[in-house]
Amino acid sequence: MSGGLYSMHSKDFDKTLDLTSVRPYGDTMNDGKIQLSFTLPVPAGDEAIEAAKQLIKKMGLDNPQVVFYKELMPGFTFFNCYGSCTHTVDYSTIYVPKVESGVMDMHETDTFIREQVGRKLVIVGASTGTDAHTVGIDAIMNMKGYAGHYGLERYEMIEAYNLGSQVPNDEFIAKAIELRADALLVSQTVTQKDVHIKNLVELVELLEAEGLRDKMILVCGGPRLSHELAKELGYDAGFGMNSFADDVASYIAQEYVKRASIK
Ligand code: B12
Repeated sequence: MSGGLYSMHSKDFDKTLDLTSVRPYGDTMNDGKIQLSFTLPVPAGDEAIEAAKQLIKKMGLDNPQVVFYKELMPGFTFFNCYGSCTHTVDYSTIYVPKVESGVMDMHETDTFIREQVGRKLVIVGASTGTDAHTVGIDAIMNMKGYAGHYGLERYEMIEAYNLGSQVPNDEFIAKAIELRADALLVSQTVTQKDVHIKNLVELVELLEAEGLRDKMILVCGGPRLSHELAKELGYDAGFGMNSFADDVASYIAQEYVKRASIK
């Protein structure tokens, strides 16, 4: 076959990767292609499609295309769309704060705690506030663990208490005091209307009011949390998606020893 699209060779495509000016990759380098989906509170039809396209352009995307739309219920239309992003980011200057401790496996952490602390560390965790999601905190704490990483309950040198979900902050603190917790683990999954921020901040304020904030290592985690956000909210560390018990256990063990050596 000759001519048209079929005669194009890969040499015809842009292959230049410039890390100071990165844009999305769809089919070829620098094409900027993005897929997005959203709902507009208008009835389905040509005007709705035009509205979607105008909105996409205002988001900084060229060549807006609506590839699928469906009226979800009268007056609400859902769209799947494509467009080419006109913006770029300078990847070479990006700095993301991260938990600095080295990651040890379960046996290394147990040995570290046995040798450096000499007793079990008590870790109390929960999914707090109104949040009903338990899978995240279970992945970190349950004996069987998650994705091949044993959970904290499996660690010989960790006494782990998983309080489950929808635990109010004041009950969480009461339990932490009763169990003489060395570290608290808070899981937050729902972030609608920033409910996680309010809930996470409330816990810090309650701990401060009780004079407990500096007595415990305070860690939060969840799919939309980061170490940077956690620090901003007054936590010692934060863990996002794809984190495991190894990460948080190593951090707590090393942080505990670091603090004990400063005292
Ligand atoms: C299962 C599920 C549910 C189950 C939960 C069952 C249970 N026992 O947990 C049920 C059906 C109950 C549920 C309910 C709701 N859900 Co839901 N749910 C999900 C779903 C499908 C999977 C979540 C999950 O289990 N992930 C697997 C775990 C292992 O991943 P993870 O939580 O990210 O955890 C990892 C890391 O984040 C981290 N981590 C997590 N916590 C912690 C804590 C610490 C200390 C550390 C170190 C690390 C850590 O480590 C884990 C392992 O790597 C997600 C969509 C999705 N695919 O993610 C929606 C989702 C989370 N749910 C959502 C919503 C909106 C709800 C509801 C509000 C729906 C409703 N309107 O009723 C309710 C919640 C009501 C409430 N009061 O909380 C939204 C949240 C949107 C948002 N950002 O706010 C999602 C994203 C779906 C969506 N796309 O809209 N849900």
